[in-house]
Amino acid sequence: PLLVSKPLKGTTESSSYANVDRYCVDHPNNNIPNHIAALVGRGLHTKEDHPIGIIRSKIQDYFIAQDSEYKIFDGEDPIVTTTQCFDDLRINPDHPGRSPSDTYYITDETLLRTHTSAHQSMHLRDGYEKFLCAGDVYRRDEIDSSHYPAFHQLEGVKLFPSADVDGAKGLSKEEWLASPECKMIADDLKETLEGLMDHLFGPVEKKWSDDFFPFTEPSFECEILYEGEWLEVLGCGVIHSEVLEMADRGDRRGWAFGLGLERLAMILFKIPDIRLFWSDDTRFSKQFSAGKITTFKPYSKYPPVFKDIAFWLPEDFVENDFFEMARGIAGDLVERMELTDTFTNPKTNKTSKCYRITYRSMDRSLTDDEINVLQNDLRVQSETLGLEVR
Ligand code: FA5
Ligand code: MG
Repeated sequence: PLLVSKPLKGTTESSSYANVDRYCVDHPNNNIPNHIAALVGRGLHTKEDHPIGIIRSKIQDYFIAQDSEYKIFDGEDPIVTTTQCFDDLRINPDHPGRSPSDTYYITDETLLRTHTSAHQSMHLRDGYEKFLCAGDVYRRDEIDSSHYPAFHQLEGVKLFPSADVDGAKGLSKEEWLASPECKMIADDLKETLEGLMDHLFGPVEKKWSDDFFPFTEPSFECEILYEGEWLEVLGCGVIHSEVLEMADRGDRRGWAFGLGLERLAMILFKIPDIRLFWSDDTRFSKQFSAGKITTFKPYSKYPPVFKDIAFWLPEDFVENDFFEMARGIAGDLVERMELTDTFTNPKTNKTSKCYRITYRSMDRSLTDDEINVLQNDLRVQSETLGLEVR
């Protein structure tokens, strides 16, 4: 049993819960809490003066300038089916990314998309050969300054003319992967994305590595050097022939990529915390205007409040359930949750974990009293996950 949504108290930073009825339907496997439902439909990527919208426009400008035939989709429903999000992309039922510890399910067959790749097959089937598609995506995940349960991706797909790849017809899988046609597509993909990075950042250090996705082969990821650290900004590859066959485009070949818009925006605008994108604070929103890349000036950082919680684990402990419970109680006041200690009692063989929670508001000072109330709620609610608080 996952989280049962209920009206929240203590969530001071969040806006309305207008979407609750649509996303928190009464289904035994629904695991969408109110604080996630409240984010769906905000449409940050369509706001021309929001950093996510500004970067989305800049990326689209680059592609349209290269080839005016790219079709643009920005308004697809973030509720998709397991077929769209997984099966059409060769992501098998036992893939960990499909499990309810990682994914927000509405019913057993419908979910909040975990990536914009969920729309690839549909557009391919409808006959589109070059398209871009941006939107909000949702994942149950860890909590820190570069991970948030909702973020944005921009997907790009391009099929090549049959004539360019006809020479590779009838090859075995191994022969195809070694063919000049496959290399031509992979080279075009990398060149296109390097051009995009230069368009966005000017000269920036980039690094390609091999990656794995069930829907592309070969697959790559690209990292960018930001303040001395390599930050993964995209995944991509040559579309798997079975994905094209399932979409009735088995006669064609092409590439696809998915960019993380927050990661790019954090670098471009120097935005230090991923929670800021969802802030209604005018000290944030007033700093951005359509079409302009500007450096974010942080307003004063309020002091953090640290609280530790330690508990004995049940056998089926799911860390993301615990993280989510904290977000449900304290909303965006939770800045970070960090495992600080693990201990196994050799006699009982029971394991205990200690987490340090950093609470910090982005717009005011917190009092120890108010955080004690939240921390106490967390201790009490933890018991419902079978955790034995120490
Ligand atoms: C994907 O989601 C693939 N669908 C990308 C893809 C598309 C591959 C088409 C091949 C063809 P991945 O899970 O790596 O891949 O996510 C892509 C990008 O989203 C990452 O590089 C990162 O920039 C961003 N991202 C992933 N998780 C988070 C998160 N929790 N918070 C913010 N950004 C994230
Ligand atoms: Mg990745």
